Amino acid sequence: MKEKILKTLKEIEGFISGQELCTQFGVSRTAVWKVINRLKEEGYEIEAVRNRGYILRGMSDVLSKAEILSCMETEWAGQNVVYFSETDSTNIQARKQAEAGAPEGTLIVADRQSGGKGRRGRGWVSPAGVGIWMSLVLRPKISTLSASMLTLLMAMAAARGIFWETGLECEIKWPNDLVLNKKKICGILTEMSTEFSDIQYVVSGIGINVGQTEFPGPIREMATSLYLESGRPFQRSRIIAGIMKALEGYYKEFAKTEDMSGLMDEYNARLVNCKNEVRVLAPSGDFCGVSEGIDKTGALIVRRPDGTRTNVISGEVSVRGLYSYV
Ligand code: BTX
Repeated sequence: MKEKILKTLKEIEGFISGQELCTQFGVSRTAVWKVINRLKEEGYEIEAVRNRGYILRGMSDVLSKAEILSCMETEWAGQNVVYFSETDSTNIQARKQAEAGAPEGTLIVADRQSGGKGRRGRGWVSPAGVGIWMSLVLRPKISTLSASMLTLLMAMAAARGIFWETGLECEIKWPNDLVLNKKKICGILTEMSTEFSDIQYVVSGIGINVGQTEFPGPIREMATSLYLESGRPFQRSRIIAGIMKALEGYYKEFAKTEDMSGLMDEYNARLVNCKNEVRVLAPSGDFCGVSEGIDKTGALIVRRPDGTRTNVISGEVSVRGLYSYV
C-alpha cells in the first residue's frame, strides 16, 4: 500500500485528501497517516494542510522498495523488488532468491554492498547513498551458449535507462562495462546456474556510479560517476525503473531470434572503439587489431594487421584501447 500511496502522491497535481486516499485504497485514516509519517521519515517532503490534504513538495534521492516500485512501468522486469539498505552482494542475494524459486524479473537492490563482486574474483566498490547496485533474476529458455548475450542486453538497457533520465550518452565497452568520457561508470556481472545443459537461472548484476564526488585511490583514474560528468544529482529509483523498462524491450527483441540480429546495429553504434585499433588481452596471448563490432552471436570481430578476422568470445579476455583502459 505504501508504494501505491506514494505513486498517487507523485502523480496527482495539487492536494489529495486523506479521505480520498482511504477510499481509494480501502484503508483507515490511521493507516494512511502512518504511511505518510513513514514516507516523511524516509526523506519525502510531504505537506499536510487542514481541509485540503497532502501534497508531495519534494524528495531527496530516497531508495527503498516502495520508491522503486512507484517508478516502475514494466510488465515483469523489476515487478518483484527485494531491497537491502546493506548487503554483501546483490548477486549473492539474487542467487539465493532464484534458488528459492523467485520469479523471473525479481530485482535485488542494495544501497550499499560490503562485498560487491567484479569479474574473476575482483571487487566492486559500492558505498552507501551514491550508487545503483542491483541484480536481476532471469529464467531464459535459451541455450547456455546464448547466455553471454544477456550481458550485452543489460549493457544496452543500462545505457538507455541512463540516457532517458540524465540525457548522458554512455558508450559500451564490450562486453560488460559502460564508459562516459573514457571512464568507467558501470560494470555488469552475469552469473548462470545450469542443470545438465539447461539454464536454471541467470543473475545479471549492474553497478552504476551515480552520485560519487570522488573515488578511492586504486580506481581514481579510471572511474567516474553521473554526477561528476554532469554536475547534477539524479534520482536512482528513476534510473533503475528506466533500465528495467529498456531491458523488457531488448529482451523481447532478443527472444525472437535468440541472438543479437535485431540489436547489433544499435549495439555497435554505442560501442567504444568501434572501427578503431584495440588490444585484446587473452590467455592464449595478446594481439592488436581493428574492432569491427559484434556479430549476431555477440562475439567481437577484430581484424588483424594481416587481414584475418578473429571472433573474440567474452569470458577470459579484456579489450582495451591501444594506450589506456578504454
Ligand atoms: P570488472 O571485473 O570488470 O571490474 C572490476 C574492477 O573495476 C575492479 O578491479 C576495479 O579496478 C574497478 N572498480 C571497482 N569498483 C568500481 C566502481 N565503483 N567504479 C568503477 N570501477 C570500479 C565489473 O567487473 C562487474 C561489476 C559488477 C558490479 C555489480 S554491483 C551489483 C552486482 N552485485 C555485485 O556483487 N556485483 C554486481
